[in-house]
This record gives sequence, C-alpha cells and structure tokens, in this order.
Amino acid sequence: MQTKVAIIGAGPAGALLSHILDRAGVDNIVLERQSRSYVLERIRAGVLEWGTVETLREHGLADRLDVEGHVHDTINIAWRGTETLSVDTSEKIDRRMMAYGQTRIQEDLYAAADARGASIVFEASDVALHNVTTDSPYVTYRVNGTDERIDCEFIAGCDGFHGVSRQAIPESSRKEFEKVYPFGWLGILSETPPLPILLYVNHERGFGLCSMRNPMLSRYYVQAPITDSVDDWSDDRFWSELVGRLPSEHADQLVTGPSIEKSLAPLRSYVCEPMRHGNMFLAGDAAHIVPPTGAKGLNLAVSDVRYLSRAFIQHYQGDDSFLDSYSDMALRRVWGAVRFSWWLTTLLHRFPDQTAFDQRAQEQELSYLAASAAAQTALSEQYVGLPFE
Ligand code: RFL
Ligand code: PHB
Repeated sequence: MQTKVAIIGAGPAGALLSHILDRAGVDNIVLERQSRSYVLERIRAGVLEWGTVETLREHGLADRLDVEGHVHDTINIAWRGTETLSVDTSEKIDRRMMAYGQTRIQEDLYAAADARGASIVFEASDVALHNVTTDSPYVTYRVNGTDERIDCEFIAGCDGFHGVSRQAIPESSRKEFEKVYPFGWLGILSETPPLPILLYVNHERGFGLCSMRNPMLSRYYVQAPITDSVDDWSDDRFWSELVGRLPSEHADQLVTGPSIEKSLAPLRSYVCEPMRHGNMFLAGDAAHIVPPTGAKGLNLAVSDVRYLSRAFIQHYQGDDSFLDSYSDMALRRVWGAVRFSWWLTTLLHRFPDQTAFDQRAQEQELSYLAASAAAQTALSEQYVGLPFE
C-alpha cells in the first residue's frame, strides 16, 4: 500500500491526526495494535482544556461534547481535612474547562472515521518502522496472519508510551528526562451522582480526587502504594479512605455505591527530545508522559496533533517551516505542562519519606494560594491551558 502519512496508533492522538489530515485531503493510513473495542473501553482522562474543546469544534468533532460536556469554572483544593480553596478561572483569566471523558472523545473520533470511510487497521501486530531518515520510509506489520507493507512520505508515531515509534530514534540522537513517583492512583467509576465540583485533596493520609463523567457517573481517585493490587481495595475500603480525606462539607455530600470499574495507575513524568527523527514525528504519550494530577496528558496529545497536522498540511502546500519547527514548538508547550503537573503532584501527594515539616510546608503553600490573587491567576492560566503558538 502507499500513502502520504502512515500513523501508528489510533488513540486520541492518532485518530485526531487522521481526521484532520483527511479533511485537508492529505492521504493517511492508521495502524492500531489493539481491537477497536479494546481502545473504546479504556477509561482514562476526564478534563479538557478550552483549547482542546476549540480544536475539536474547529474540526467538526464537538456535536456531542457541546450537549453532554459539563463546563467547570472552578478548581477546588481541600487540605487538612478542613480547608477548601476554590479558584474561579473565569473570573481570574476568563477561561474555563470541560468535563468530558476520553472514552467519549474516542467514540466520537471513531464515529467520524466511519462516516468518512477512514483507513484504520485494527489488530495490526509487529509494526516496524524502516528508513525513517530517508525520503522513502515504510512501515511493515502483520494482520490476519498476512505480512503487509505501507510505503509513505512521513510516519507519525502516535503509539503511546509503550509504542515502538520512539525506538526508531537511535539512543545517541535522543535525550530522555524521567521522574517516577513512589505511588499510584487507584481510580473507580461509580453510577452515582458526582459532587458538583472537581475537587483535589491534600491530606496526611494521601491525595484524593473527586471528578465526574456525567450526572449519574462519578470518577474518584485515592493515592495508593503502587505495590498494591486492585484486589486489596474493596469498595468499602475505597470509600472510607476517600471520605476520611475530605472536609466534612464535601464528605456529607458524597453519594457512595458499587464501583463499576477499578484500576491502579502509576505516576510518571517523562519527555523524549527531540520529537522528530528524519521523516518520523512523535505526538502525544509516545513522546511524553505527565502524572494525571494536572489533567494534561490528553490535552498535550491534542496540542501536538494541532501543530503536527498544520505542519503536514503546510508541507503539501509547499511550506516546510512548521515541519522544521515542530519539535521545538511542541516541546515548549510540553515542558510547560510537565513542569505544572510535577508541581501540582508534589504539592498534593504524600511522599513516603514525608516529614511533619514537609506536610506543613505543603499546607502553607495551599494557604498562600488561598490568600493570593496572583498565585490563583498563575494556577488558573496553567490549569486551563497555555495558549497555542
Ligand atoms: P494512547 O491513548 O496511549 O494511544 C496510543 C495508541 O497506540 C496503540 N499502540 C500501537 N499501535 C500499533 N503498534 C504498536 N506497536 C502500538 N503500541 C501502542 C495503543 O494501543 C493505543 O491505542 O496515546 P495518545 O493517543 O497519545 O493519548 C494520550 C492520552 O491517552 C493520555 O495522555 C491521557 O489519557 C492521560 N490522562 C489524562 N489526560 C488529560 O488530559 N486529562 C485527564 O484528566 C487525564 N486523566 C489520564 C488521566 C491517564 C490516566 N491513566 C490511566 C494513565 C487519568 C488516568 C488514570
Ligand atoms: C478524571 O476525571 O479522570 C480526572 C480529572 C482530573 C485529573 C485527572 C483525572 O487531574
């Protein structure tokens, strides 16, 4: 087969890139290792920056989001089991966020792919990249027991943190930056009405988060040792830990019920530089990972794709300037989000060697945030999302 852009991975990054390129008439084929239903069932992100919402709208992907998405204009943080800070981002910087699950975005992207008859090959195994530093790269893979080959002009590596694309950059040409946090997030979904606000919690017993998907679907997390397994966490244990970390005004409002999904996610910060090698370009989790505390991972995948799709489209109109600046431009925004996610993670979690001094220092930073309009503005502009270039 022959195409202009071979896209590896049909998660949010790969599926959105394919959508934007197809709309601009740039031929592409997407290869996805998993089945379609497996990708659709993964429970992940929930909070969209406004720039993400606008990007989806610009590309005709927001019909359901505009009906079902829940607009947030506050970031709420509780600490010491008593205090709660509420920062109104619309008042501070006149911008908001949207609660809309990644599962829904993935469904919307696949529905749009079906509607335009996009080429997505699911269950493609043994994907391998070849000749990426030449003008004639190609990708090989296996599907239904048959070996296949796609000749292309560019390869977009959108295959997530555990994908193969990043490995196409020789170690001598890539620099990796990594921080692994000594805890995880145990998350549950429950068919109960959520708290009316998105609430982050710092507590001596560890971090907590109350979030939502829709009026009858709640998403909650508690910090847990990464060595735990989900079987160590009965629903009763989960709810009593979460309630024990909340101030009573929120604990009293919490509606508990059986979990319908439970998972434990590790927390990591990681960046690979550069995000280009020859004619292979990385986007999304393939190039960088942030801990979920800042709600940035999916949003970064969308901003990378915004830049990369523009670069490919301009290339086919005879201008390579965005292709040449893609890696530097994407990394500027990535590092902004990586630093913010690291800061919020450090501020809100309990570290294994944390002393009473460290706990008080965290609480003091939260008190300062509660008292300082300047600090609240800085939090708002980073949480809501830095502007695109
Ligand atoms: P994905 O979603 O991992 O998709 C990559 C796709 O590539 C496929 N693949 C391959 N295909 C072919 N050949 C190979 N060799 C392949 N290897 C892999 C995979 O099957 C997959 O389908 O990466 P992408 O598209 O870059 O999207 C990134 C986001 O999924 C991720 O950053 C977010 O989910 C992170 N995240 C959050 N982000 C936010 O912006 N806001 C949030 O509120 C938020 N909350 C979260 C999160 C991630 C979490 N977990 C579980 C890690 C909450 C959690 C708990
Ligand atoms: C979620 O709703 O899953 C969620 C919300 C905020 C975060 C991370 C995850 O920071």
